Amino acid sequence: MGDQFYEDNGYYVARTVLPRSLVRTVGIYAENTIRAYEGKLLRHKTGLLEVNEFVPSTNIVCNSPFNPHLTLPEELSELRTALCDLITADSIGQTLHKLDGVAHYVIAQTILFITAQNTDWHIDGWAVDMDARPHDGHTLWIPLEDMAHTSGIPAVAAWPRKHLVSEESLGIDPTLSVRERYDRYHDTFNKRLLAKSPQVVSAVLRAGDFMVWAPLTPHCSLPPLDPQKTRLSLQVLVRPAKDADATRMTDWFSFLNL
Ligand SMILES: O=C(O)CCC(=O)C(=O)O
Ligand SMILES: [Fe+2]
Repeated sequence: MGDQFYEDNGYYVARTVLPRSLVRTVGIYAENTIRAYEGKLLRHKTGLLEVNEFVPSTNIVCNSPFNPHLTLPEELSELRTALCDLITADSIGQTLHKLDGVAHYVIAQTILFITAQNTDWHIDGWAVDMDARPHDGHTLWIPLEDMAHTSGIPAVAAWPRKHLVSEESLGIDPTLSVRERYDRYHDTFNKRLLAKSPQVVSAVLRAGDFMVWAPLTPHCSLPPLDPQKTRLSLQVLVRPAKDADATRMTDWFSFLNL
């Protein structure tokens, strides 16, 4: 049981799943709380504990907190709880269930983005597996404020959900480091993808909506019109629970123990 559009295209736009005012409140609270925090937090880009960095001449934090659902410190426990409540909402579980029929999911990774990311074309499967392989997870991209086409939102190229382009088929040397394999994979893969002049799909997203894409679905970030604005959003990587080492949070969701 599953959703044929998602199987064929590798993405789905979920509308009005979360309460709009709650999402916006959490977004504002997250921004204010992180901005005011003077200690170190785990950051996505470096994987290190670092203090806030700001977009030049603004007070907008640009180094995204990594796995905030687990790593925000005790002083920020209210924010941690608010984020946990949001990403484990039953309505998200029900939406994913309609896509793939799975009964329980593990949340493997989260990122709190405060600014636009300007990410080049890539697939997210690497973020958990450290290689290109088929698996049945999902990326959830949850705006915490209303987004327009000018906000620097993600865009996908439609891609059959289970369509793997293997490292082997791209001639990637398996003895290289993960970082080198990742870079070489995407250098080659992206050239092939763009040579086909793909249609690029994005969506205006309001607080309460979110976008889902599969681990093998190529996507990028569209450039923001004004990089000195916030683009508050959460990215959540989930997988069917199976036998992962995880802590049960709700009927629908567990957190992978990191
Ligand atoms: O937030 C975005 O613009 C895209 C980020 C993304 O795709 C990623 O971090 O994997
Ligand atoms: Fe991504």
